[in-house]
Amino acid sequence: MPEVNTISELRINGGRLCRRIEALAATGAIEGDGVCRLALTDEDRKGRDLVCGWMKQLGMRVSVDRIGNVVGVRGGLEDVAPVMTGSHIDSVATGGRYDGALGVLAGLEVIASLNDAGVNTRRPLAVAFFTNEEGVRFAPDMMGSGVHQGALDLEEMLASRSIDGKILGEELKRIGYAGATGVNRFRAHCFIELHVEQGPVLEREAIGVAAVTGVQGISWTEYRIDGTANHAGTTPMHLRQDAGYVAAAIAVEARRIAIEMGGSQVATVGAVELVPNLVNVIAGQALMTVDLRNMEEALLQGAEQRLADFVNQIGAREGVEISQRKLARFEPVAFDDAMVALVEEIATSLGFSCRRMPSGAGHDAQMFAPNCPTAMIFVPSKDGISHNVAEYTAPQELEAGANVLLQVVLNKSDY
Ligand code: HGY
Ligand code: MN
Ligand code: MN
Repeated sequence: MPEVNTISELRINGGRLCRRIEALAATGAIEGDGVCRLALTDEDRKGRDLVCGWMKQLGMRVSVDRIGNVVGVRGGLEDVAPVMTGSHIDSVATGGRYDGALGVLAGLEVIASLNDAGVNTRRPLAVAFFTNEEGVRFAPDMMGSGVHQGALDLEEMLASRSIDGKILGEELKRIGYAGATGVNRFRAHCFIELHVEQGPVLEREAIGVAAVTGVQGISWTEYRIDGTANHAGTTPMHLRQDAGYVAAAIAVEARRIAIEMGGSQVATVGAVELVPNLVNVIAGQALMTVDLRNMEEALLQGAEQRLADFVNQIGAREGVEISQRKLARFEPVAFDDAMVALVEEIATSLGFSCRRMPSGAGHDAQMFAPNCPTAMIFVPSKDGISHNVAEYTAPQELEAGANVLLQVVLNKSDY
């Protein structure tokens, strides 16, 4: 066991971390250096198998729970609540190689570095990857961590149907990750997640690390608009029940509301399907999603209400039937101030510039915040790009984030 004062000089092995990031990125690799590892697909399974193998090589005890979350534990000197870190390895279809993967692999790098240094901690250390953080194949997002920490119901999630018509519980069995470990039991001493910022702030301000203060509220709604398919040439404008037009109008209104509200309000129409989607047929049906977010719950509710009022009005005006389904709804989350301050203090003591900021994206950490002291560490995203194969964070920035993670874990684990 090294002298205590050398532990603060302990550093991760940046080259090993980057090599693992590259190796994981080879699973589900797509053109442009990106990844497509949609939750519970074969690509996700390949990534899962690779990371589980690394956990076992590091001597961790690996368990899989009933929603497919994987937790690796490095034993401590005492059998007490662990210090936990982790993130996700599933991706969106046009994903980057750092979103989620960095948090999981930096967690493993912390374990490897402590193993190399022969450091034993009083508290056990846990590194996890959670099922379906992205929520794009199966909704909602942060599904696995939500079930893990009791925010979402296991049976309801196991029964959820994907956009390609599969049942989540069956997909878990198909890829061999329908685990036996119960859910909503595991309580960490604290939770800390490293993630790329996925936005422009750190790069724009030339700041190396963010101590993340919380996560904004998320509201996902799917609208199904049923009009009347008809001939594009023979149907007078006043006789149309045009689902395509109504979908477009809802998209325009969602954006108008967000711009008019300003502040942190954002609105996104990411998915639109028209039926029959043909040049000379007035769309008889449209299926679309609206993603609304705001740092403040009351404002998010206000945006939801304004859009709902508009949907009712335009449905009546255009003579179409509009049904809707809530795909995700999470209130804003504030992280633990002492943990946030610890991230800030450690980042600064390591010589990195640091600022506090909230997260515009959802993260697994937000599911831990109600149950234990929780915070996040951000490192910059080049050009603020994410959910895009061009997502990039430089090796020295990855290494900086992982070293902050190492010291936060050490600090909280009573080495
Ligand atoms: O949607 C999100 O914010 C996250 O990427 N799941
Ligand atoms: Mn993520
Ligand atoms: Mn993401």
